[in-house]
Amino acid sequence: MTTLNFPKDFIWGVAASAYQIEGAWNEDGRGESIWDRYIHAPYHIQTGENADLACDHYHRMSEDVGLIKQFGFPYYRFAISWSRVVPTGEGPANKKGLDFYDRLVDELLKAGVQPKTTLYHWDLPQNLQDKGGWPNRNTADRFAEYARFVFDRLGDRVRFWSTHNEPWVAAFLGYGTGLHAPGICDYSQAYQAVHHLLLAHGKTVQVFREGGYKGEIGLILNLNGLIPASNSQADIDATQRVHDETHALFLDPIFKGEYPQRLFDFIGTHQPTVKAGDVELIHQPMDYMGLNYYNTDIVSFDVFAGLNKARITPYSAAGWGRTDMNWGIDPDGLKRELIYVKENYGNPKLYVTENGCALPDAPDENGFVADWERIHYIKSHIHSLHKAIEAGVNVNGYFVWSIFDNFEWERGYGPRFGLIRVDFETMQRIPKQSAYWFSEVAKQNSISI
Ligand code: GCO
Repeated sequence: MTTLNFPKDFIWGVAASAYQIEGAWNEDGRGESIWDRYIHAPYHIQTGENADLACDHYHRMSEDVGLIKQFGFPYYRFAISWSRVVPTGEGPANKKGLDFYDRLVDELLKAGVQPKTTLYHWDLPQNLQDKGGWPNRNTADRFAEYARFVFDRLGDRVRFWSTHNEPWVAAFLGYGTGLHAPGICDYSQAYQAVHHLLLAHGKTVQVFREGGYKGEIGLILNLNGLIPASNSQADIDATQRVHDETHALFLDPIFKGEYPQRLFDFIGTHQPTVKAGDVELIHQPMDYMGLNYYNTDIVSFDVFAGLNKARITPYSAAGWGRTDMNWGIDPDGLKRELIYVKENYGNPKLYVTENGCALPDAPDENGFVADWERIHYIKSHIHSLHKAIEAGVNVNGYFVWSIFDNFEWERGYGPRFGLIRVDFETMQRIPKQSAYWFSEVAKQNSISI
């Protein structure tokens, strides 16, 4: 057995998002979000479930922080619900909404846990969607206002901030394929949403700097591995298009101050309107980038496959099967993505802000889940991350998705990602084997392989 040690100040943490765990969707002045509207209409969620209660974290916050403390997870990455803080997305802040996050931050710090706070994890206030949503430029300004309320209230204690989580998902699943709220199928809107999400990021970083708030602010991107299905030029070009849409479309404006022209040429009339000065705002320096990595896809050219004419199928490295999401497993893909960002974008400071897997977790009669497969998955990805450090990547932390089993968007409560099982009948939290294992990893700052 070999022990792989991590750098002294390497960060270990667990992650969750607001809509997936909080519940209390209409309490204490919280406004309706696009996910509430979407989910309350039929046939949007595979299982017909909703997130009105989710993990009931809003009412069980102290118990949940107690669990994070018990396991000694040093960092907790959570998201803030915009419509809890600004119910209609515009106008004054809702004191009770801010109070909730204020208490959460206090309880975390009292428990010795560092908060890492995400401002947007996909739950736009419905009122702003009624006015056009992310394709409407006005939304970017409203976002920066909301961010200022949060900085003002929590900025004296929170030192780690993210503007957006996975803007690709918010734009392309929300406005392109319509798989996520608000369920719109229109690639012109999707591309315009991308630009305004990035603009909102830029404006928010500006607010953060001008306000003199302390700590780090950055953006979190989901970067999948991509492999052409064959050596044919058509498959290679299809892979390039998917890569441009998922990687360059976000990384280029942020790190290089330009949008990828090759992609814009291909999508033609779907190109977004970009005003003078916008890209400069997006390009301003941020303190780190968060990278979410789960899997690698095989890409083939197919005229029947959407705007990109690119069909995606899951890839699994030798010896690995598929997860409960029907995603393949490719631990080395994490190292490749980290090295890709290092080599093409000036070796920025990185964190792996999400990684984990949904498995069909079978509980014993006490509800305990001996999830050795999840441990194997997470350990293999941490090993891959370690190889990236050895290759000179400036990666400074790793967060497991997720602390709890939770509401997995269009799939409802089927896929379970948690280190801690949630019995959705009783709301009982039951730590899995992986929670004990990851707790030890964080304590030792190492893994044994
Ligand atoms: C993500 C999401 C999570 C998902 C997870 C699994 O950022 O993609 O943050 O909300 O639940 O990725 O699909």
